[in-house]
Amino acid sequence: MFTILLSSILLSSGTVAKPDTLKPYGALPTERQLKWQEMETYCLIHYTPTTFQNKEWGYGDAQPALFNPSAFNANQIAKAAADGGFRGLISVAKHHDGFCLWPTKTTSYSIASSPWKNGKGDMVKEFMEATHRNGMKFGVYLSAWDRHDEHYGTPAYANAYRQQLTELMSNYGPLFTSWHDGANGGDGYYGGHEGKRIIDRTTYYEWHEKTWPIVRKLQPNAVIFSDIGPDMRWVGNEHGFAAETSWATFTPIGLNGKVAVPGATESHNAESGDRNGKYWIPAECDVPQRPGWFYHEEQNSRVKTPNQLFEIYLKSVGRGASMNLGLAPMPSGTLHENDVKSLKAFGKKIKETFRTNLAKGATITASNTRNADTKTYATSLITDNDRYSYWATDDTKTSATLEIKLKSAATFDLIQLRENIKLGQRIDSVVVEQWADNTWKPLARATSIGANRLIKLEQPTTTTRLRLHIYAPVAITLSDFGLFKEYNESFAFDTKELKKQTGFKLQTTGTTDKAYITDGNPNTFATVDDQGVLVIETNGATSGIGFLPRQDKKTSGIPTKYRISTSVDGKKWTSVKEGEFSNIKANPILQQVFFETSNNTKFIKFEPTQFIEGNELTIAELELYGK
Ligand code: FUL
Repeated sequence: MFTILLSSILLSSGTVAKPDTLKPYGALPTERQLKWQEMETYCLIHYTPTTFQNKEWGYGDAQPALFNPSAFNANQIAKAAADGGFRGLISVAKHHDGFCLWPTKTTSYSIASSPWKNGKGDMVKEFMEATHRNGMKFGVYLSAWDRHDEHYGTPAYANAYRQQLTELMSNYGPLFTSWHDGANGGDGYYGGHEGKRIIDRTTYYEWHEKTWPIVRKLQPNAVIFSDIGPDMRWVGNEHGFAAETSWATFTPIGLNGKVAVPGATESHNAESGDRNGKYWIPAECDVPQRPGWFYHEEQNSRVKTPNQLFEIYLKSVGRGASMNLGLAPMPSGTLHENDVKSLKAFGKKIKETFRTNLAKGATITASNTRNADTKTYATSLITDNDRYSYWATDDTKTSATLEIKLKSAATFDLIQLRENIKLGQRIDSVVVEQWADNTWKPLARATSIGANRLIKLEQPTTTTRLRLHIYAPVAITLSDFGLFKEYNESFAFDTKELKKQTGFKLQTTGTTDKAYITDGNPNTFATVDDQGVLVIETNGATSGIGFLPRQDKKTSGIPTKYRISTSVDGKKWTSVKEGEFSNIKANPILQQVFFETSNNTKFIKFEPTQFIEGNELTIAELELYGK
């Protein structure tokens, strides 16, 4: 506010302007949120004993001896992120398996009990140093759910969790974020015993009363992430997409009228936020670079390409959110070459795409400009590269038109709009027209501008003149307008694809729309009511199956645990694998399971043993892998 007043009083010409009366609108970002919003992209590293178990969620049963990377190199990982243009790195200091990557005083289930560096190492510290060395900001993720701790579910663990948070907030330099996920409570290996611990999520962690105050006190500049904020909210999916209309303001709704806490909210508008929401809680889009958050060798060919990452960038950063990309080092302790290659090419793509703003130097004429005589809010500020300087209208003008005459004809396929969010999220919508064939033609439209809005055109267009019609409930402000052309370069991985088996048969009866299981269309699914058991007659040697859950965002019939059995004759069965589809609810991707079969194995049985909800298996696609 102070800077706004100052800039309106001291003008370059030396004249004194009328005192500024432009009032901010609605909920406003805090200083720490502004700094976070400027970062736009950062990465999240999942690397714990779970990596060595080839799982997505560790069960809490891994022996610390397993954690023994042969070539851990934090710098290789941090450099790859920096080459991708990312501005921060978050270390998963403890995932759900409970293993701490720093020598905590709270438990012996940590790096101190591992053979790595003879138990003298501190991986969180190594990540922090490498992050800083590569010019990025550092943050930590501390899972509240702990599938190992014997006291999980009692106040003793909640206190230990806060002690762990205190250690992380105290000893790892300035942090830009403290990241808290909402997955907690359930099966585990608590204190060395299999069991289930259910907690009351609304009260157990005392987030507001005791836990988050630790972050505020020790790291006042760190933004706190969870599914409900308080500083940025989970976008509600793990594809990395915010809704096309995504407001930075949001009103989290707690269960039964209680204060909202992570993992316990009424269904809410996480993807879109709430227009005029009570708080400034923009979305963060978290998405793994590979299908899963942890490294799985069989996913080497499914690393997201630069174009896929660019689409995520447009649908996260380009919708006022941030992009948090999951990196998964291999057991050896470095990123696979495919991941490194894709990050680098993505970094280049972003740099080249946004290198030249084709609107720079344009003549912009507004239907109305606030304090026009003083030039305080001149339209030239829209193309000056400063995300906080802006053009504004009088208070009475809640719709306005800007005509933009480019220096010369430009070809572009991306339009960028930005508001100065220090004044709140003001703009409701924008309509863009272009001058073509001697008339104004509609080109694009957008709602919810906020910190950054990128509109991707179906195809490039060429013009010399554009017109923007802008609508808001209060005086309009616009900080930036840009025109860009997406940069493209050919890209390929050297990959070994899995051999898919064709011609296998589904023996299961009692299945609705059985054909959907093998129709290659992820958007159709079948329901298996034979107690959910799928029997497959193979067509040759088999090494594993791929199970794609339904993709319609519903969870009925999605298994969280399974058993696989094989048979030579379809009568006598041998159980060959049992396991869990961890994280399938938040991230319903293709689940691949590999197992041993003998040469004369002819039948495979897939039995779900636990569901998210319902008791009839639903399945979108089934794949069988050859040997
Ligand atoms: C989720 C976890 O359950 C996933 O394993 C992963 O860590 C993701 C970033 O957050 O809540």
